Amino acid sequence: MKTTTSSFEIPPPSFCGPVPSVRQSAWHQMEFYGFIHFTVNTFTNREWGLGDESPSCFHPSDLDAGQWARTAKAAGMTGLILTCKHHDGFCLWPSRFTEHSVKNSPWKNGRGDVVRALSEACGEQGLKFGVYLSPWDRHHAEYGKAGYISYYRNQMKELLTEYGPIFEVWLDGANGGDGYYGGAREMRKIDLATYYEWPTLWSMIREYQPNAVIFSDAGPDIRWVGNETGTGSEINWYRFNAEGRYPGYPEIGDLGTGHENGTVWLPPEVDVSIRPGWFWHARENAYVKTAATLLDIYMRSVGRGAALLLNLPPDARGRIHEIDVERLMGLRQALDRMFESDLAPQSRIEASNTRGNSTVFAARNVADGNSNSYWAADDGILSADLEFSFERPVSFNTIKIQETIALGQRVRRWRLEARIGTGWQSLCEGKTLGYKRLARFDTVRTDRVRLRIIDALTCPAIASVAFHAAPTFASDPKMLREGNGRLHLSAGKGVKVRYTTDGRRPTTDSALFEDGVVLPNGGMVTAAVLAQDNPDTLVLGSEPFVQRHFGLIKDKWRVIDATGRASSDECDRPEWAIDDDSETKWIVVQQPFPHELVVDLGEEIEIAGFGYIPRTDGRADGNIEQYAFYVGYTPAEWGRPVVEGAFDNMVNAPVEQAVEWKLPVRGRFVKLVSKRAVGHVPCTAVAELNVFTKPA
Ligand code: FUL
Repeated sequence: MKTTTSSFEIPPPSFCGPVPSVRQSAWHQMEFYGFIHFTVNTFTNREWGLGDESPSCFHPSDLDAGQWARTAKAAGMTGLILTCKHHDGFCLWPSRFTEHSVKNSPWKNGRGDVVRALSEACGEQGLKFGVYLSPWDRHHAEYGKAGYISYYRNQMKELLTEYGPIFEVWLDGANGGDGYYGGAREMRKIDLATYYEWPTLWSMIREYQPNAVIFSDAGPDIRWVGNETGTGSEINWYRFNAEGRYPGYPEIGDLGTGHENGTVWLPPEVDVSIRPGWFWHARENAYVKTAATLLDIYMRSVGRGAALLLNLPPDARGRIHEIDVERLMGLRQALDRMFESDLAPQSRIEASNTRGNSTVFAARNVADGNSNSYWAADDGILSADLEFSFERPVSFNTIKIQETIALGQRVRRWRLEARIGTGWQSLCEGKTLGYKRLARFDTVRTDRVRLRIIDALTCPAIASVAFHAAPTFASDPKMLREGNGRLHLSAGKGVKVRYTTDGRRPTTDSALFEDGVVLPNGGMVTAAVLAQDNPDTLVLGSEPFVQRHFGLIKDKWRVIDATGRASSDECDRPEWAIDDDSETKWIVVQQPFPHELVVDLGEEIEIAGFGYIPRTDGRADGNIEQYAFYVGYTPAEWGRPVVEGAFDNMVNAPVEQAVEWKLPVRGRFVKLVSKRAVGHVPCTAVAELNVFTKPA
C-alpha cells in the first residue's frame, strides 16, 4: 500500500542544468506580445531606409498610440516593442543627441514624441513596453568609428531612463552595408564581435533597467529563433552554448533547437510580421496574414515553447490598419474558443511513479489550475506515465503540457496516447516540452488518456496538462493556377468558396467557385469562405478573405537570353524563372554582375509592373538587392530602365517583391537585371518573374 508522507520530508527535485533568472521567468509568462515597426519607411514605402530621408517626410495624419495599445490588448498581447530607431537612423523621440528625429518633422510641429506616447498608452492598457534601437545607423556620419558608440549608448540611456519600465531591449543583428552616413554615401562594415563592446552595453542596460530582458542572436537573456517566418523549432532546448556569440553572429542554424547540453538559459523569441514586410505598405493591405495563418504561427511559436513577437506596423495615418485589426480579432476568437474549456480537471489522474509518494508532488497537481504546483517523479526515474481516466468518454483535439521550468528543462521525449477499444493509440509525440507545448490532432473520443514521458535527463516535473476540444476552423481558400491560366480555389472538402476579380471583398452575392476561372491577363482575385455558406465550420474574424495579384499567364513566354546561359550547370535553367512554379528557380553563379534575364512575352502588351519572387528553399544567396527592369519592342534596343531600385532585407524576409508604375509602358520584351545580390560570390536567384498589366 502506498503511504503519504508530509512535504518537508521529501525534497523537491534538484535543478537540471541552468534555470531561468527572475527576469526570464517573468518573460516566459508573457507568451504573446507585439512589435511596432514605424518610421520614415512608412512614408517612403521602403523596408530599410538609406539614412538620407528628410525628417519632413514623417507626417502621420492621425497618429494614435492609444489605438495601437488597445488593439494589442484586445488581441491578448502582453506588451509592445517599438522601433524607436530603425536602420535609417530617424528617431521617434526628440533625442538630445541628434537633429534627425521627430523634432524636425511636421508631425505635431516637431513637438511630438512617439516613444512617450506609446509607453504611456501601454501603461494605460496594462501592457509592458519594450524598445528596439537599431545598432546599425545608416544616417550617422560616425557609424563605424568610435564616436558612434558613445552616441548609441547616449541614446540607449535616454530610452532606458526617461520612459518608465522597459521589459525588453531588442538588439537587431542586421548590421552594416551601404548608407548615407552623413553624406559619405559609402559601404561600411564593422567588426560585429568587438565594435559595440557588448558586455559594456549589457551592463549599462542592467544598471538602468534590471528587469529588462536583452534580446539578440546571442542573448544574453533571450535568443533569436533564426527566421522571420514565425516558426519555432519542434525540438526546443532553452539551454544554449552562447560562448563567443554576439548580435549578428553569422551561424544561425542552431538558434531554433538550442543545445541539450547548453551552459546558459537562453530561450527563443519568434518574431514575425502580420504582413509580408516589417513596415506598412499600401499594396500589402491585400496580403495581411489571415486569422487561420496567425493561428498556425501561434501554434508553431507559443505552442513550441517560444514567445511570439507579432509585428503590427501602423499605416501612414499612424493607425493599425482595419484589416490587420480584423485579422487579430479573428486570432483572438480562435484562441478563446480553443482554450475555453479544459477536460483534465474532470479526470482521475494517476502516475506510474510519484516522488516519495507525496501529495506535494501528486499527479493531480497537473490539473489544479496552479502553475506553481507540479507532479514529479523520484530521483533516477527517467520515464513515467500520467494516466487520466474519465467517467464517461470525452472528445478533444488539442493538448497543452507545461514543464516546471523553474527546475530546469528535463523531458527529452514524450507521447500522448488514448485508449481506443483495448489498445492505446498515439495522438501526438515530441521531444522537448518546456514552458508550454501545444499540439493539435484529429478529434478523438475516449475515456482514458496517458501522457508518457519516455525519456528525461533527470526525473520529470510537469506543472500542467490540459485537454481542449477546439471547434473546426475554416481554412483559408487556396489559389492554384494552371499554365493555361485556369484558376482553382479550394478550402477543403465540402467548403464553399466565393470570389471576385475586381478587388472587392466577396459577399453572398459574389460568384461561387465551381469549376475554374480563366484569367489570361492575370489580375486581382479575392476569395473568401463565408459563414453563411458554411454553417459547419467556424469562420474566423468578420470578413476573412485572401487576395492575390496574378501576373500575365506565361504560356507564350520564352527566355531569349540569360547570363551564363552557355553553362552546362543543371541549376542554370532560366526557364525555371518563368514556369509559374516558385519552388523551382534560375540561379546564375560565378559570373560577374550584372546578371540579366531577357524574356519574350509573345505579344505586345501594356505593362504596369513586375514581380520578383526570391528563392523559396530557405536560403538567401542570390536574392536580388539592386535591380533594373526594362521593357522594349525588340531585344536589341532597351533605352533607359523603366524602373530601378533596391529590394531590402532579402536575407531574413525574402518575400515577393512587386514594383508597379502609374503609366503603363508598351512592349513585347522585358529584361530583369540583377546588379547586386545576397552572398559572398556574385550569384543571382530568381524563383519567378511576373509581369502585371495594371496596378493592383
Ligand atoms: C531585421 C531588420 O533588418 C528588419 O527590418 C526588421 O526590423 C526585423 C525585425 O529585424 O533584422
